[in-house]
Amino acid sequence: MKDLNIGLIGYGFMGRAHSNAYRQVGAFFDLEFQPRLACVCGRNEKAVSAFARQWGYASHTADWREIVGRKDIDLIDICVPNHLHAEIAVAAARAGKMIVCEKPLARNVSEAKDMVAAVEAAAVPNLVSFNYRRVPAVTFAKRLIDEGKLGRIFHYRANFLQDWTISPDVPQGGAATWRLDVKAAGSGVTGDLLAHCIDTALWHNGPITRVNAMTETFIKERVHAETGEKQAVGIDDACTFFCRFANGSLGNFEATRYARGHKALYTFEINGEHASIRWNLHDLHRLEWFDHHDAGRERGWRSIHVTDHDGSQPYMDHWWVPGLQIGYAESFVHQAADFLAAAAKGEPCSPTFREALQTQKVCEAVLASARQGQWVDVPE
Ligand code: SOE
Repeated sequence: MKDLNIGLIGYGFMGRAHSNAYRQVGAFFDLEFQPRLACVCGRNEKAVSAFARQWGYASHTADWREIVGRKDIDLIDICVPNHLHAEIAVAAARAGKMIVCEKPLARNVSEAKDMVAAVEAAAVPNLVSFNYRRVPAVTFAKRLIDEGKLGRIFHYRANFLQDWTISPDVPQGGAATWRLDVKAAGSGVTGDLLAHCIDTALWHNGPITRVNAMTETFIKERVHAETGEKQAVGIDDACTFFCRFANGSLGNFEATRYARGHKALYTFEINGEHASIRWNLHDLHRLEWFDHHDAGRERGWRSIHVTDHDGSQPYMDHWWVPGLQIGYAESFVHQAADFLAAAAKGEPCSPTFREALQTQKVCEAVLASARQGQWVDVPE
């Protein structure tokens, strides 16, 4: 085993999810690289030092350039708001670091392209953290699609529903609510939530060629947490789009933060010639499956509990015993395991920055379509 020194930049919700993954991964997966929590970076000295203590980081700093410049750091993990992704990733690539970047890759396609160019010029291992791909049932769905079990695919539909911004008193900007500030986030639910759905859809069902979208900003002005001033809201609060995939299937996507009663409900359903599958994040171990090949009198939706240990269902043989569950946190452990295993072999790990650029292009086309009120082609 070789120690791999992690430099984490940003220590909010995602910083915790990634730190937890680095702490767990070596215990559950047999890896050549053993992550070592070397340094965490954040602007608030008191808070970042408390985080370092609590999570076991050997050092901390308030300056991301320091962490990127440190010779002993092997991997830079970017968990800061979206507007900082590009500058940090480009610097980290030039410094020859492996890079894991939180989703979405960037605020827009232009920043994302610079990031792709930088990691490819430096030939450093790179990954964008679209963690839901690595929920075992979601990975299992990909396996079934690739085996041709669904046959020709007709429909792909996905939703990501939340309700945490309905109150006009929720501010925009600042550490807790930067996702509502267009300067920091780039967009609203399109980049934050639909990007997850689009990443999984591109992986499951191939390229999206054209989109037709509508967005809405329900609350037009919010106080900015940093200035205390009421400012216009520049993000999309809700977005719905339909699209065409290159394989001829039709897509239907929706994300909103105004679906009262839903905290984080990600669902997808895929309808094929022979079978349909559906999944939802609130019951993340189950893949629902309808197979038209079943005898007519027994035909119906099955609920597959994806926990087998015989290797036919992904990831689960690394955990407890068949039938016992894991959860959201473990999707990040799987991500770390796949990334570190691929890096040890000198192989890419999906979604790479280049693959995530395609998701960014779909997001940008969606926003353009909503603005223009017409179909928009997604560039290759
Ligand atoms: C937003 O509330 C959010 O935290 C997203 O930023 C995450 O990517 C998603 O997984 C859960 O919701």
